[in-house]
Amino acid sequence: MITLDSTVAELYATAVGHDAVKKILLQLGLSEKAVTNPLIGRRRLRTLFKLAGKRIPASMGDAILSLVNAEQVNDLKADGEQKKAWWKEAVFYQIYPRSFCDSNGDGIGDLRGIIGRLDYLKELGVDALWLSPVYDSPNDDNGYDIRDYRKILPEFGTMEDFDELLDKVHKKGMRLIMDLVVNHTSDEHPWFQEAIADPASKYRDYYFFRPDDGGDTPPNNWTSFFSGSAWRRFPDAHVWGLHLFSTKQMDLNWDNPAVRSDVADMVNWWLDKGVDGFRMDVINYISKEAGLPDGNEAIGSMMGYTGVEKYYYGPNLHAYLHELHERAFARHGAFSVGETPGIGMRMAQLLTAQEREELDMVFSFDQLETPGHTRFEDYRYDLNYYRDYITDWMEHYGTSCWMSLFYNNHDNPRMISKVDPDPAHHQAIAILLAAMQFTLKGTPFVFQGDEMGLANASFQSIDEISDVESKNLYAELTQEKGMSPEQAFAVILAGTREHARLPLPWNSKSGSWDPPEHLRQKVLEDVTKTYRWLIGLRRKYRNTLVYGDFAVLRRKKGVFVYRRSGEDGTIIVECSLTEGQQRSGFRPDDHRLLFASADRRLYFGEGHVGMSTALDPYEVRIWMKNAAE
Ligand code: ISL
Ligand code: CA
Repeated sequence: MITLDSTVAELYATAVGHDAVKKILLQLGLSEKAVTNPLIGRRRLRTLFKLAGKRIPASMGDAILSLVNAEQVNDLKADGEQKKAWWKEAVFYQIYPRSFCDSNGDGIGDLRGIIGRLDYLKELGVDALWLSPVYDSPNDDNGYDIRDYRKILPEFGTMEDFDELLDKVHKKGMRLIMDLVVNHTSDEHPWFQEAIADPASKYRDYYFFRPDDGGDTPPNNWTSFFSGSAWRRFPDAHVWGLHLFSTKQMDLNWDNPAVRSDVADMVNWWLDKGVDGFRMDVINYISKEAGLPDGNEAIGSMMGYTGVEKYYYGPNLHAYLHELHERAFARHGAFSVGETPGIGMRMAQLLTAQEREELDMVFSFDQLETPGHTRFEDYRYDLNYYRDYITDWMEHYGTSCWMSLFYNNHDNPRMISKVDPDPAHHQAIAILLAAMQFTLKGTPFVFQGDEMGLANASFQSIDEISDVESKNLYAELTQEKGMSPEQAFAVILAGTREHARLPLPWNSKSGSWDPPEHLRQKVLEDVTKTYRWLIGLRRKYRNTLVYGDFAVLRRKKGVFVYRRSGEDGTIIVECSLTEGQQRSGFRPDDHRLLFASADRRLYFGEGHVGMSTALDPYEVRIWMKNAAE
């Protein structure tokens, strides 16, 4: 039991304490040394809170301590046997169906468009596809608001098209996972429709309703991720309903066993069809603290969302995940990757260690912003931070856990633009990121367009942006925060999810997508070529690159050199993380150079070449010594 009389070190030794403290340090832009320093470690929490002042009041400490003490397991070793699995070897590719490929010229990507690109994906070397939602939906949040879990959205095609897609994917030796969005449904889902129409309906308890006494104050202070209160008023029914996301995405009450059974049935229905697993949308939000108590205001203002500590690691999260694993995933040997915003490494271990039978992997997001920054800020991402972040996970995540490796998805601006807005460097950065993604230890998730070197788009006005998160934020900034339209648009431009959702420029000169000049995204052919090569390398030397050990050889400002070693031999990767030139000084003489990305001159080699002693901006070199040599 951790109390205000415990020390900082004692708190940091617990799983939840460790991750919560790290999260706070990240928000404040501070390094871990701020707590690992023994002088601070010996301090009592009570004293620390006194010193920290208003930013970290004692009430915040209480909120954190109750989360910390709710988790009993603080000694998980995660050092079990490292088992082989197809999903550890696979390269995944995320398809955002609306903007992947349009087959019938209506401007909306569709299932037949995906079928038409399977050869391309196969040639790229992709092993498994993750489809963002294709279910029936009113599209308030582009399909993450589901109206019918067992139906395909007509814009995307029919169930026959889906079956054909699944069949062709399998015939090509690939796999397919779907998106499971079960923290919430659309308000147009029949469950919700019945629930709101009839207080006696059995669906009433599928959601979170609170009586509306006519006052203006919602039932608690939780805020939505898409601006404003997390409560929507239903005047005819005289109730408030909870929605953590848009006003049309109503949160499901997982404490109701009937909800859990219906979800498990639906998951089994798709697994019976033959899909190979699921990516599980905000799956760590499914268990809310009983009674839905107010969130801590200090945590709310630090994180940007009030109430989050009441549900991002809720009291029954592990139990519900384990139950779903037993009822559905385990029966089919299906794969799961949970989308888990806010979860750090120690909590991720508790969610993914194989012996716990909950999830196979998670997407944790702390690598996406440099400490002290948020998505809606215009700043330059520091790859030195990525190096330190990833090294920590490589060294401490544990042999019975397995990590996902990604830089992009449909919820974020393109990483290469964040690292460096100068297009002259985009090819080098795209290749550097790919080289790390395919040679670090974990499962790569390529987001559509990564392999084309796509960068952010130059949207010129809010009218070009349709995403609900951006639109709501823009309204909040202009109407409530007193920003001018120009200032607010600058914020949106930095962080909007729309950058990642533009139709792929398969052939920008023809087809249904004929963007105005300023939204035309450039395809970098050499990036695609390099993706193919790197994915091939990962496959060829999978005993080393997938299952082998990881060790850092050199880590200093702008430099990251690491070694993977295993049954196929050793592979050394040398990265220049900045736009300045770096002295290489690195000559692994007993290794031969396999790859170098010197500025605009790609080298895919066998044998030695004279390499310059200086690394170009963002250059990456890969060296190898085969086991037999
Ligand atoms: O909004 C966030 C805090 O910045 C995110 O972490 C958010 O919680 C996360 O991106 C959730 O995303 C997923 O669920 C959403 C959907 O809009 C996204 O597209 C999906 O990836 C609601 O279903
Ligand atoms: Ca179409």
